Amino acid sequence: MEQRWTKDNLTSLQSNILAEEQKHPGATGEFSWILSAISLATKAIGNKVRCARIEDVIGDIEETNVQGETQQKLDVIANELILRCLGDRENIGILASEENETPMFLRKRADGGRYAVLFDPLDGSSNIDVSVGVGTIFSVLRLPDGGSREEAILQPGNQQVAAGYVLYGSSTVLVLTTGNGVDMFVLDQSIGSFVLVEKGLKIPTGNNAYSINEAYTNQFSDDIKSYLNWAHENDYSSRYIGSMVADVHRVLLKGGVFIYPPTKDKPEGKLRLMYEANPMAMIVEQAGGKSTAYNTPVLEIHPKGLHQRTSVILGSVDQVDAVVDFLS
Ligand code: P6P
Repeated sequence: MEQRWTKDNLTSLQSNILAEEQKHPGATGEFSWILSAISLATKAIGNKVRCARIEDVIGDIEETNVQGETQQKLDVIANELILRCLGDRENIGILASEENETPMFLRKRADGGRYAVLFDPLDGSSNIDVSVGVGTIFSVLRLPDGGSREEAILQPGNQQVAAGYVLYGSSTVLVLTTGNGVDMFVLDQSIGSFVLVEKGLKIPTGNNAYSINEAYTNQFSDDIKSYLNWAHENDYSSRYIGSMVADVHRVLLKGGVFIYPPTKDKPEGKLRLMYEANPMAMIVEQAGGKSTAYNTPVLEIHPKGLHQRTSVILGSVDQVDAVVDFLS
């Protein structure tokens, strides 16, 4: 683990991204332009989440999103904040959100729209009313020259050029990868900046802990049930928050494995490939971990649709392999 942030080397998100870009002669500063918009939007979302009980933003709006899920007020607010902050970045051609059935086609590649940003504006939002950590997840793709604009974003996760999340928890933490390892920032409210706290983060091994919703055990396949029985007999601990960003963040920092397997109700899995599984898989693998969708590496899945769902097994290599060993 490289340099930790200390008081005498205050490094902000922007300066860290610019320093990273210096390492790539061809870099054009485009990332910092996109990531600064994400930084601005997530600071604003964090403020709204922290005021949830004070301002009238908790609860649902009696409408459902494309997923058929009841939209929380903060889902809509978070979505609008991101669309507003990213929408005027002239190097973004397409924005795609969990909350919107179809992508927003902002500008053609020929007009400078070279990137797509896909995001879940507020994942786990049903937990907001009980003050459990929720998060924003984002994925950045470079748009191809040719092809239809509808298909332009249907790229496998190994094509992502950046991925990250912001966890609105006891602190507001931004975890980011641009393909050269994983860096972690914490929002210092006193200066309003995300400051670097960990560079080159590596996911630990040796932590026998799994994260799965065991309420669905009767819906799991026999091989997942066999893994769970084995884990119970081998002194594993279990932690499950029910908010993907919080569960994955704990696995990233402490090690272990996060599992959302196929169930009878959702045989393809529940989590969304393009803006949940893919960005989380890139982060975990960039931190030296592993991710698979049952028996296919998450990052190799060729998406057929923006809101496609997948199963997910991701975390420390030793812990993912312990699950995979049981898969038929
Ligand atoms: P379940 C939140 O609704 C979410 O999309 C993820 O954040 C979380 O990991 C998962 O669903 C929890 O699902 O079925 O265990 O409630």
